Amino acid sequence: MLSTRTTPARDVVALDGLWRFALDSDAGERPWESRLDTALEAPVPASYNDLFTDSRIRDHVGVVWYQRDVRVPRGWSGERVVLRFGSVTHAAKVYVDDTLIAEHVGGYTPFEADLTDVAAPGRQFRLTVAVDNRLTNITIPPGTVTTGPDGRERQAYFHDFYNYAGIARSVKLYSTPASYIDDITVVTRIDGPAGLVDYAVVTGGEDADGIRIRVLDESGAVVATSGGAEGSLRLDDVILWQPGAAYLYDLLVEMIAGDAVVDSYTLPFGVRTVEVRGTQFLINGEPFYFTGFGKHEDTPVRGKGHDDAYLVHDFQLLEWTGANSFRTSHYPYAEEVLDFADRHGIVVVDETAAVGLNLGVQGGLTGIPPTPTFAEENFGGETKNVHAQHLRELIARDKNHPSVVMWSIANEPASNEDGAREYFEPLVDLARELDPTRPLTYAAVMFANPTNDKIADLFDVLSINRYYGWYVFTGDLGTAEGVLEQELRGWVQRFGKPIMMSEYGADTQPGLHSVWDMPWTEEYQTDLLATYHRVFDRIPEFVGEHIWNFADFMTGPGIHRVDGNKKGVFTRDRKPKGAAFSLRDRWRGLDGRKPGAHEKEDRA
Ligand code: GCB
Repeated sequence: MLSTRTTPARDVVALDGLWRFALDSDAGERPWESRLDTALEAPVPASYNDLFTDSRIRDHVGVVWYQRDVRVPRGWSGERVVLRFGSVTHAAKVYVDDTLIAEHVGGYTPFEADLTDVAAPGRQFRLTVAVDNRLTNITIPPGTVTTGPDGRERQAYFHDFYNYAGIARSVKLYSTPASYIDDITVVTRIDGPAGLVDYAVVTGGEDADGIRIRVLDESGAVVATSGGAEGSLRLDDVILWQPGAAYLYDLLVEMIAGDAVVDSYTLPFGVRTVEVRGTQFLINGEPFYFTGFGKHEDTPVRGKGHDDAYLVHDFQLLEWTGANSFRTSHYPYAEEVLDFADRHGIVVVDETAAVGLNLGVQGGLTGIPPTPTFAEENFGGETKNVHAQHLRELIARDKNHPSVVMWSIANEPASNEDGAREYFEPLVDLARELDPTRPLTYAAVMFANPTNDKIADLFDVLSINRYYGWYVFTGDLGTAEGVLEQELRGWVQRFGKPIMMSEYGADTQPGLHSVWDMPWTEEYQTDLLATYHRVFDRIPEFVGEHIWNFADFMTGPGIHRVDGNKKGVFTRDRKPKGAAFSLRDRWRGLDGRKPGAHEKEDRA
């Protein structure tokens, strides 16, 4: 799915700003049929939960309504008119005046509606969106809704971040010609000093006479041309897209009828390869070692609403710490984030929203749930179908980003339980079919270990989440170090694949200090990370370290959470805790060694 761009043949109008807003219970019978009778307004893009002082809104379970008036530009007559939502969390029904024109389930991927027949240029219409935040056993991520003794619905979920909801990403109205470029796929290879670019273009509407392709370098010079809906281009003396040294070409696609250009679209792309070979992760044929974080889309007041100021600042802090990468834990992030990563050479592990497919996490330290996680009544075939659809939407959206080097299919699923293989094998097959070019991973939960895990052999990279020294062996970094090393070596031994740490960390209260190993202090976070780093540096098959988390973030209420999860290396308002400085030393090589630089003989 192409992102929205203005081109000589296309216009875009952003529908961001303040929309009328109401809870379902306050909105009347058929709210889309008239002007929403409400005094509330909610900004788009933003989650609605933290905007208002009314706890009925913050804790609301079910549908809320957003509405605004929209006018299709007069100049768009004869054009195809499309409405595009970056994300509506978690399900949407979209009405133009009295007509339902689109429905979508899945809170972190975009969807579109063709308005050509219902919204004439120059005319104003009422755009109403029903937003449903309910998570069930057949949504991704999953959850459960129960009714309390007071008759009020309550939402429970199996993930450790607040269930922010609303219209958290931009809404756009755009035009295309009646015949249009519908999709483009780019796959790149390297052939000595040249880059090879395989492209495929899908069109919609009437067939055109032809497709014209040009590749422009960053100076705007045409460096290769081709024609036809599918083909391959050769870029002599290519400048590669590299971690820390981004270089983007433009693929200019034109749809031709006679002598006229009917539609045009410019897709930025980078030339790079990704490969897992033996126990190495290679980018452009060179071993790559991931340094960075699991992140969240999470800021005060806007919740998961995309914000360009935080985007720029967060990437500044990534660079400041020397991070070269991050994981989009635990859902696909706004497209603006990936575009930015493409332009700035930051590497991304792109994760689905499949977080919490694990009833064992509720089952206490044994990891054995009261009923099996993958039983039909829990997360069975229907959940898997929704997960598959989500995977299709994610890959369709993000397949052309050079920054995305790996798909993470799930976070902490019950991969130790019976049924895990039956659940995941078809999803792995699907992901490989949709994108044969990128390695696959999933982040392994603590209950899954080298002996009982049932799915790791299906994947390319072992990503391990561990909290030794925090949830287990709390305050005992000596024991944590030994147990961690033994376990990581166990994974390598059984599966013989590259291994990275996808989560490790400690909740930390800024300003709390101690001369002893005291959990929650800034020193303890620093020491815990250093303990893990010593272990990583002893394991030659190690390919990366992603700390949990980049910044403190909001969670649901819980006795283990104080105003959210405090494992951030930065506070929620992005102030560094003590650990940020030692990380900076390690990741920028200021402590005298580069992470991942194992002795040669270790690898032999
Ligand atoms: C995990 C989860 C992450 C949590 C983290 C924690 O294993 O993947 O979502 O926030 O632990 O801090 O407990």
